[in-house]
Amino acid sequence: MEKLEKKIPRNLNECFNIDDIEKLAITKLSKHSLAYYYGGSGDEITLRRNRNIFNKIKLYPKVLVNVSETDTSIIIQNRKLAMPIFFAPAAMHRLACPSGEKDSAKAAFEMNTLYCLSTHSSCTPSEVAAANKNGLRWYQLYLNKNRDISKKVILKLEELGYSAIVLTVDAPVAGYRERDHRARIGEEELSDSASIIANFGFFKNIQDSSFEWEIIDWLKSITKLEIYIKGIHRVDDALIAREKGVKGIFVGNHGGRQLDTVPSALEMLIPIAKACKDFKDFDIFLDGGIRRGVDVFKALAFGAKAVFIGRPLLWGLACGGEQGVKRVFEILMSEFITCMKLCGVNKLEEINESYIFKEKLPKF
Ligand code: FNR
Ligand code: LAC
Repeated sequence: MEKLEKKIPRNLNECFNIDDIEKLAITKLSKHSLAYYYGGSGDEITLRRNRNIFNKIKLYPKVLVNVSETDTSIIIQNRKLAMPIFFAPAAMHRLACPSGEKDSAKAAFEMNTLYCLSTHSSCTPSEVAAANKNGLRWYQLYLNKNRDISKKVILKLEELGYSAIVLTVDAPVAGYRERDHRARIGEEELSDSASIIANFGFFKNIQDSSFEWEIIDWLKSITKLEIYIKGIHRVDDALIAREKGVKGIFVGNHGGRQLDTVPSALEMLIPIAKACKDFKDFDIFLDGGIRRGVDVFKALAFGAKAVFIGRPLLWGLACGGEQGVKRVFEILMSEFITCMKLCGVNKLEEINESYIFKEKLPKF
């Protein structure tokens, strides 16, 4: 049945879903970059689980609802954004294309969605701010052992119009990622491999792995920017985060790159969203495994306010810089709108667990 087989797309016009874009990106990236972007930790059980869980959840649509006008807009920090699909912080976009974060930040502005820049970016926060114009942009923070350096960075970010700090807490050390080692077997260090090695060097030598919850007080003492915590797995930690007065949390496992065999992002979201459902003004985001519009819908149905995507935007960058990233968001957006309409939903606020089928098959 060769006619029915999916071919590797030759260009963006032949990409109709994120899987196509991933396939095309694999043909474009160097083996070191691909290993770094693609990889998870250990046996990549969590990496696969993040993705597979979405396929197990069944949607349960309502019919005969007027869905002629679907609104996907969402308000974050008093800004109206086009969709609840945002840019997760990911290191070193220049491994994917020469303009790196400048291209992805421009795409985020053009798509009117939220951009989160990584501490390990390959373009400076100033370059990114210029490319992102008056878009909504956040900064993901890995804390330096020398807190004065982090403080300087944060003060500069305020000047540059970044409006929140996202403190990543699931990476006091880098996860055990074998693909990066395997990609380097028997080779001299190449330039892209060297920047990846430098990245791991930061984890080992520069990043502070000693701080605890008091870090939130410190951050609040030096900045008025809103603070989010990224990498919350457990209900008890979610509750402490709320107690500490952060604006919200990212529930996720760093895209399966840190501790292998933890639950998928969606599995962790369910109890956390339940425990936090009465907290007004406490945002819960999900990141990890989103590859389809139906995945976005399912995350929102289980209580996420919005989702962040990591690898898909890197695949887009590798396939076509800014245009490639836009294509990723156009595809996800269009799939998401179709899903909303077919579920009988017009607004994000209407998405809830009643659109998830929960019955078990009776025993025959
Ligand atoms: C990441 N992620 C990440 N997170 C973070 O807080 N700081 C960072 O610098 C990075 N860097 C990074 C690099 C690469 C190559 C990847 C793939 C991921 C994690 C990222 O923000 C997000 O949590 C995951 O990517 C979400 O999973 P998906 O969407 O890739 O399945
Ligand atoms: C990573 C880091 C940089 O996942 O967060 O590679």
